[in-house]
This record gives sequence, C-alpha cells and structure tokens, in this order.
Amino acid sequence: MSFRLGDLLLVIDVQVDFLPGGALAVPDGDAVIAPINRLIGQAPHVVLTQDWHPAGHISFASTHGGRAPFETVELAYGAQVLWPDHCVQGSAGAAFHPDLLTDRAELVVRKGHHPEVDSYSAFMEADRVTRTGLAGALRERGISRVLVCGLALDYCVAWSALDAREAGFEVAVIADATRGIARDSISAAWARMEAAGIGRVSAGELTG
Ligand code: VGL
Ligand code: ZN
Repeated sequence: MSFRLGDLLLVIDVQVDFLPGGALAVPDGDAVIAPINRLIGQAPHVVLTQDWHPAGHISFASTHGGRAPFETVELAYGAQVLWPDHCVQGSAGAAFHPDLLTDRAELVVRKGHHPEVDSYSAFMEADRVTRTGLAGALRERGISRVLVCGLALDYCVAWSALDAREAGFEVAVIADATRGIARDSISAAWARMEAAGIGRVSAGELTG
C-alpha cells in the first residue's frame, strides 16, 4: 500500500511538550520521529498540526483552582480532561521537535487557540461546532486519502482520524508512527477507529 496521488500525510503534534522530558510527555513518543521523517520525505502532500494554547487555557488543570491534571470536568461543551500546562503559544515546549523535518509541510494547522475551547482534532474543535477549515483546504487541494501519524494516538491522532473520516476522506492511521498516553484509552481509540472504517497501515508499507 504505497503512497499515491491525492494522499496526505497528516502529522499530529510532534512538539517538544509531547516528547520525553516535555510537560505532557507521551511514553516512547520520540520513537515516532524517524519513521515520520521518512514518510515526510515521500508523501505527496504533508500537513503538520501544532497544539497552540494561550496561557490560562480552559484545558489546563491550573486554570481550575484545586483540580489535578488528568481529572475530568464538565464544561459547556461536555466532558474535558484537564492537562498539565502544555504547548503555550510561543513557548519552547510548543515548538516542533528540532529533529522533525518540517520543510516539506505545505500547511501548519494550529489548534486549541480559543481560550475557552479545546481542540484535539485538526478538523473540529471540542465544542463540535467550530471548524478549523482543514477539510475544505484538503478538498481544494484534491486530497482523497488522509494518513495520520504523530502524538498522541488516544487523543489528537484518533480525533483527527475520526473527523477526517466524517468529512468523507479515506483514512488510515500509521500504527508504528504514533504513540499514545494510556493503555485503556489507546485500545478504546483503536476500537472506535476500526468501527468508523479507518484502516491501519505501517510506515514501511507506505515508504517501501
Ligand atoms: C493532546 C492532550 C492535550 C494531543 C493535546 O496532542 O494528543 N493531548 N492536548
Ligand atoms: Zn492541548
């Protein structure tokens, strides 16, 4: 299953804060960088996302006095997991990892920039109303299939893959070019994606 015309490589949140030593480190997260760099070298189209929160963002536990990271709160738009402060706009932690080869990216989508709304997905914010515009941009570029990789599998990768499918694209997740935060949410994410008709490929299948 190699790359074909109309394929997009969607690289989710390969940022300092999600890698070992970062504020919200994904276990073994740095293992994704080498396969993603190979994929970036060969994909017909490349789009990167960047988690990009203002200080005091609603998804930060520190914004909700007394709440601890990884607790869940009920917000106007539904349940929200609270996180350590991460990917604050312009901070060192919000930068792409220095080893990521970003030059071939034709578009960078910054998400989570509204103070009162989180956005795991590259397509749609957590209020499930506000769109980022990415689906339209991809349609205008003639994209038919979206191949998703990066961090974190159980949050931003899964939500982006599900929304890409919802938007009508063929979708697959590159299993060896993603890592997740926690075992239970990782298996739940794979089950939801499989039920939605999202495929699972390996980096080697695509790059040959
Ligand atoms: C993410 C939690 C909070 C992610 C972003 O990139 O998966 N997870 N913000
Ligand atoms: Zn975030």
